[in-house]
Amino acid sequence: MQFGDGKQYYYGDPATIPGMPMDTKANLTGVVVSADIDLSEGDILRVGGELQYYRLDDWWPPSGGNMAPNTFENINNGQRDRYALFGEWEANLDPQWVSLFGVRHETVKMNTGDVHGYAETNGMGMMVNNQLIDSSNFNSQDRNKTDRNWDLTALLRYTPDSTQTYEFGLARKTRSPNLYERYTWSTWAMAAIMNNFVGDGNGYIGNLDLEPEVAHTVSFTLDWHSQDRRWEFKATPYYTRVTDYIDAMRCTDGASCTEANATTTDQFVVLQYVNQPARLYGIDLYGHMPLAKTDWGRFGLNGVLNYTNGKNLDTDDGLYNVMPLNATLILTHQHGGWDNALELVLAHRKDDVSDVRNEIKTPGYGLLNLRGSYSWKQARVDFGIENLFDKLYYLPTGGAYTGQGRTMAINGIPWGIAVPGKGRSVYTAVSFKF
Ligand SMILES: [Cu+2]
Repeated sequence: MQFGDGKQYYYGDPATIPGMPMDTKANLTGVVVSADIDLSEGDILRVGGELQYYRLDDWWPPSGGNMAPNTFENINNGQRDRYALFGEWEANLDPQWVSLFGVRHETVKMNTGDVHGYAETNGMGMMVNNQLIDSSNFNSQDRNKTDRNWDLTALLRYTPDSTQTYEFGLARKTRSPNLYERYTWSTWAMAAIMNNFVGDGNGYIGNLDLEPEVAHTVSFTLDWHSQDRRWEFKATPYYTRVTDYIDAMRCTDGASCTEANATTTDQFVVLQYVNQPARLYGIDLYGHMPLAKTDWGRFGLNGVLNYTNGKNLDTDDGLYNVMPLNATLILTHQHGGWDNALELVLAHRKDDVSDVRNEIKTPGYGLLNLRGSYSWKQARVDFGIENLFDKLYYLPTGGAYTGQGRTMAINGIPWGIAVPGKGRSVYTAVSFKF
């Protein structure tokens, strides 16, 4: 955690304890086998299997002060193995109807060994860290988990004529928790913030009782277009209900689970993973059309719009890291070897956030990008300017900026700084085809 000149390296008083080394070793071995079988004209069966063996060790060697004298075992001999079988059947019922059914069963086996902290103590006074309580509690519990997950998809595509297609989809998708969500064990804020894999700067504690999250989605796609697809309009609204969505709650029992941690709205906090029901809905729009054909080339317009709304049905809270309403409009120009574009990127302000995580709100923005390219038979040159007006904006899904200062202390750095997007950037590229 001590990389970069902007970060504090020595801790303690006097400040003589060097930064905190964190080591990880992971190993993934896997194989996928699949086959396509033509059953009859237009009937295709795809079947297969997948094996994955994943091992992970996470250990933090001692560096002094509270971080000594032993090695802190964050995840000791973690394992996450997946055994999957899947099949998909695509049937062209007639020229107008296509159906697709898929099923996948996956067994996920997870386990991890005993752990211990830097010291077999619980700290004292301001330095309470519960290392002994937390590790003993973790070591006394059964960590052997087996999930049996079913995924299903059903899709029906209707093409009444060559200018329109409609698609109806149903899907069930399951995700088992990862090793950090299930097996990180320390309620000490310093350890918990090292177990953040979502970029919001908070501390996270694993949960041995986590269940796989199961999402059921209904979607519909409308695709209208001219026969030659010179103009096209696509809309995909969808609704997803998630049982056992893996969200987080302010921790309730442990070294950092104080009254202040439970109520603050403008600080980093310590959270524990938890299953709660959630729902998402949204719409994706896409379209393009020709504008004009002139002596200087052809002009066209492309557009994309995305909207997602997520909600935790237990707490009424927003879901973390959801992109606000956003759109891209592109004016295109083609003439001879030239292929140019003027892009307008728009994002709405983000105020529907995950309050439990004190997620940062970001203002709306508009950016202009210029792109140009010229192609010869075998070569192509690309060039452009992104963020033409060098506008300062913040990434709605960029999380919290935690790159400077006393980063080992949960609130040793200021809360509430979103990560800025790139300033004006000029790029160029050359490519050749042989
Ligand atoms: Cu540390």
